[in-house]
Amino acid sequence: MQAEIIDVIDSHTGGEPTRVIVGGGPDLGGGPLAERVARFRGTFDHVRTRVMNEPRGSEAWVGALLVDPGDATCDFGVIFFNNAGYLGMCGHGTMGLMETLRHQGRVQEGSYRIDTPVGPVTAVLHPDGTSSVFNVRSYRHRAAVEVEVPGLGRVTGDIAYGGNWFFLVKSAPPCALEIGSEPKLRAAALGVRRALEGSGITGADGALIDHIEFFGAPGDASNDSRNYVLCPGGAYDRSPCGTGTSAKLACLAADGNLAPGAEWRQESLIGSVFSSTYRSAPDGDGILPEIRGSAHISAVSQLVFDPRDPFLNGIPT
Ligand code: PYC
Repeated sequence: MQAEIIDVIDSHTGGEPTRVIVGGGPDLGGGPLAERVARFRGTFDHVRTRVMNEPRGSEAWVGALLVDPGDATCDFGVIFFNNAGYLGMCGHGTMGLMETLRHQGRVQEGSYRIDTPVGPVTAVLHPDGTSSVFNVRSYRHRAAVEVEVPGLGRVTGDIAYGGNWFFLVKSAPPCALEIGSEPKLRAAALGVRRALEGSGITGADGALIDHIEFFGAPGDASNDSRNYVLCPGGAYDRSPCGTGTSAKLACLAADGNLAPGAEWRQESLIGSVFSSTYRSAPDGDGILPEIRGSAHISAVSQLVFDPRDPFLNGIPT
């Protein structure tokens, strides 16, 4: 039997990798992207695990399937996923997607509408090589929620939406936000996530809170904050996390701690930075964030799937 091939273009945004499937991906048909995600999950989930899991991927990766948009006002559509499942939106991944499309000669400087399962976003490629993502409406759902976490005690945080669901821990982090402390931060964040789930604490409409954020002082004084972001599959976001920064802006706005139009510079665990700002949503319900950063192409490859390969569909996680 012949090996199957999937064409991918890899990039990283502030150190966080994105792998865009540009050929050989599943045909999900037409219709709203939320329906196409259900088709992806139901019929083609093995494609996700093939591309994301070891030995071809790793838990750090976010994958993106480029599709035709469901919304006629959009130029492109995208479905993001990782080693654990599917994402509503992905900020660093949208920057990676735009750099991929630029590499392919399909876009140039300017503004593009991108359809996602949680609604259209706008991506702008700037002359200096950076890109902005004008994200979906983001909002704080609940403030100062307390949860008892084994080993950590009582932890307080806000629940906010930025295209994915986040618990933004307000209590002091368990240790300094430094790369050397990543295993300790990961264990603590996993504990918070388990405790939230165990206590039945969710986002709106019972949505699972699958991203946890700790905050601390920035390493570079020209930034406002450093974060540690636990992603659904257990990896930390090497970038400051576009949807996580959107959730952070929503909380800052709700507390009156950042005015519309003011800049917030969010630094990641490894020191990469997103510059961000927001406008109030038209109905005053939440905010419309802009997140700006830069992505770089790292590989243009063909993934090969030999039917005799025992790990054809990736190592199960
Ligand atoms: O940048 O929005 C983001 C993101 C979500 C998960 C990993 N990165």
